Amino acid sequence: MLSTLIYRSHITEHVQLETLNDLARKANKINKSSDVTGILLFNGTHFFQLLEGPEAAVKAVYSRICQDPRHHNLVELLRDYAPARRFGHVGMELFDLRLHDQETVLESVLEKCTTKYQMTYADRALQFLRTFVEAREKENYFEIPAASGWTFIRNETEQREGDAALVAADEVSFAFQPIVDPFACEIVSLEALLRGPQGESPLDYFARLTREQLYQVDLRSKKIAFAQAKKLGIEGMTLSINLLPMTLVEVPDAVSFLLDEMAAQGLVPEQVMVEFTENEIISQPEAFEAAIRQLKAAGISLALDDFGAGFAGLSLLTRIQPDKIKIDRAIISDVHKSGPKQAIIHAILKCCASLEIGVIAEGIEQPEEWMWLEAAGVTQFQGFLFSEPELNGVAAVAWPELI
Ligand code: FMN
Repeated sequence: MLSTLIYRSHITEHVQLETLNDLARKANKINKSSDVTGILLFNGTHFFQLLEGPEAAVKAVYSRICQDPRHHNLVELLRDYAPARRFGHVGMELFDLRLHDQETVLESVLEKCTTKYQMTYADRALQFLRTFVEAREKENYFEIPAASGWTFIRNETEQREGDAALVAADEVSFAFQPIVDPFACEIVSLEALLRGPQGESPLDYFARLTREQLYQVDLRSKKIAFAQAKKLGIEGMTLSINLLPMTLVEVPDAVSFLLDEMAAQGLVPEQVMVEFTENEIISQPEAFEAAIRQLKAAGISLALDDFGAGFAGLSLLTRIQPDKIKIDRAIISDVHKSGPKQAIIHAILKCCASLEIGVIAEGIEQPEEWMWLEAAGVTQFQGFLFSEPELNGVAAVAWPELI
């Protein structure tokens, strides 16, 4: 199948610009032999390339290009299929934007275009090309330093131990994972993550319960979370707990139970944040909205978990404005390489800034993900890169330091 791939990248510092023609000549030969078309634009700092050809051949060329040390920060903008090549002549063409004005470059690129329809009707690939030539998206090109420039140093003194003896053998327990502000070197919050009596995930454990048991266990388990949090000492931090949205609806006096258990451990409601998952909320939005009014009235704040993974997405924010949202790991993973993920995160950040909603990025595993998100304006992070969940305790946080 004929496929199109578009990416942009940043030229590496030491590359001699005179060698680019040589690069294009060699690539031209390879592309011709593998039936690939490559349109390469260069503006002095960034490359933009459109590759067209049989899917397997485009993938093979692109995977070599990704390994090429002459550029870095590759961001894939589009991967699509087309009925015909936009640029019919197989091989490679290099357009240097420094040598001509925008209009001339655009004209000469479009002159190479060999399908009449794309010239007449809107075509995403050509729109991307035009946007690059006109430098309209430049503010979103983040220069991410190499991951090797950072070291992550665990501060063992921050480790905290709870009390395993608080939990009976047949009871649930909690693993705690920090939410951190790496630039301030600060743990801003701890999330209490439920584990079943045998250490199971909440999903596995909840699957064994009846509907009535489920909501009761979900609510009553928070007694242990609060007691453990007190042992851990969480002054100055918030504690995030997860609740099934329907627990608040189905269990009478659920909010009073939470408030009593907090008070018993010397916690204040303003210190506690309840996280809900968006796809569970939309099944009964009215009942849920009534329940969260009670939470808010008591001073407890609200976070939307796994934001972007469910079905409600941004439209949910027209009905419920939480204090925070946690962007789902599926959007976070490899964000530094993906144009679509970057565009979605920019949109989420813009929307949340207008609504004064705080944003947490969860599931951070790679330094590049963290660096890209910091550059985009995210300041709070959760993930294995910084600290893993630890049963009945808090593991040391690995803080980034420049080498
Ligand atoms: N190589 C190609 O075969 N086709 C291309 O279209 C192509 N475009 C490139 C664009 C840029 C910005 C850069 C930096 C390199 C490009 N290359 C291209 C070169 C490849 O990265 C690689 O050096 C080449 O395919 C030879 O592969 P090899 O070094 O594994 O033999």
